[in-house]
Amino acid sequence: MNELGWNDWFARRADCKPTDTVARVAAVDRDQLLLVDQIGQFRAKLAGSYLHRHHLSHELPCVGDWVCVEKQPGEDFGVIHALLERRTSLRRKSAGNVIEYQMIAANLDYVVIVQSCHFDFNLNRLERYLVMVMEGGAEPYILLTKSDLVEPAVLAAQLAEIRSAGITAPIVPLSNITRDGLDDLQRLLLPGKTYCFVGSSGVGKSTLINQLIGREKLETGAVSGTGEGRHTTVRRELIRLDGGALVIDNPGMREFGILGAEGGIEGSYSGITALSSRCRYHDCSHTGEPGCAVLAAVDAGEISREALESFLKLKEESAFNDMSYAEKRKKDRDFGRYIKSAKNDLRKR
Ligand SMILES: Nc1nc2c(ncn2[C@@H]2O[C@H](COP(=O)(O)OP(=O)(O)OP(=O)(O)O)[C@@H](O)[C@H]2O)c(=O)[nH]1
Ligand SMILES: [Mg+2]
Ligand SMILES: [Zn+2]
Repeated sequence: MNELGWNDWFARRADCKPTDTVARVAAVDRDQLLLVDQIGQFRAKLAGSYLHRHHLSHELPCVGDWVCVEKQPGEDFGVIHALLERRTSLRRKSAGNVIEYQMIAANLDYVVIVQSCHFDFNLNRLERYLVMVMEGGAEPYILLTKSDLVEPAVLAAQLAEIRSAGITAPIVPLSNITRDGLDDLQRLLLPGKTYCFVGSSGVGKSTLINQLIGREKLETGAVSGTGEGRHTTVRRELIRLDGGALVIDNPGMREFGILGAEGGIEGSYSGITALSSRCRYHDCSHTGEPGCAVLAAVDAGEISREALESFLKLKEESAFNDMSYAEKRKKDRDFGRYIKSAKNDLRKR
């Protein structure tokens, strides 16, 4: 099972019935799941009793999950009785819902954030992805695809922009056309580890995974004149490469809310976080308090002002995202009232 990503962490927590065995979720199609174990792939359904006890979408198995499944000898269809605890995950908050998460994938070792250096590159979006990855407990890699479509200077500027924002994750620029950089990526893909590829539609995720497989397994899309994609991939799937790495392709993603992102931000801006421990006040906001070590580092040119600004902006945004829907509504209302009374005050003058 280790070749499917199984390890001691799961073994210690697995608590299947004696009649069940463990298998990993390779794909989810409506109410059927495609599972894989050491013998091969087979289809399965969730047991009725499981569906009775679990109603939230993140309580249902997603790609990458380990499950306890009952399969009669000689049959090729299973019944899932339990979901094993997730070691890591990638998830986003469901719109307007405070307790439900939309799972993207589970038990990932690495999330490969893919942006195209042609039209798609965006530092703010990259930072949001990084926060989501850190929050879920996986390690981030950054891929800049379509390097064949931009001048080397453009790529160099994007790399510099990422580094000066204080982002330390490994970055691999590559082209699926010239195959430049493909070897660098191959070196990062380890047997038995799970890699989830995320990014906007049309950046070349499926094309890349096909290259890694060595054949056209996944459907890829034609690109419009602007280089924008069209959501060619509609299904997530866990695929084992010849080298032994497990990869998950994803449909292109639109913007998402950040979840409980405080820890994630601190992680992706480890430099700024480390400095804040030297600020005079432990709850320093790094916006002008005396004895602020972060502002001192900005003045000394050790960290860029832009990095601090995006750190502060992201923190503010994540605090907003961490609020419950009701709190957000209240905040909006309070703000509306504030504006109204301020206007009245002006009129009275
Ligand atoms: N010039 C160039 N084109 C590329 C590269 N990688 C992919 N493409 C093209 O970009 C288009 C979209 O590629 P896909 O692999 O379908 O993109 P995707 O990220 O899987 O898109 P979704 O499935 O919609 O999320 C295809 O026409 C590819 O041939 C690259 O490195 N350079
Ligand atoms: Mg695709
Ligand atoms: Zn400070």
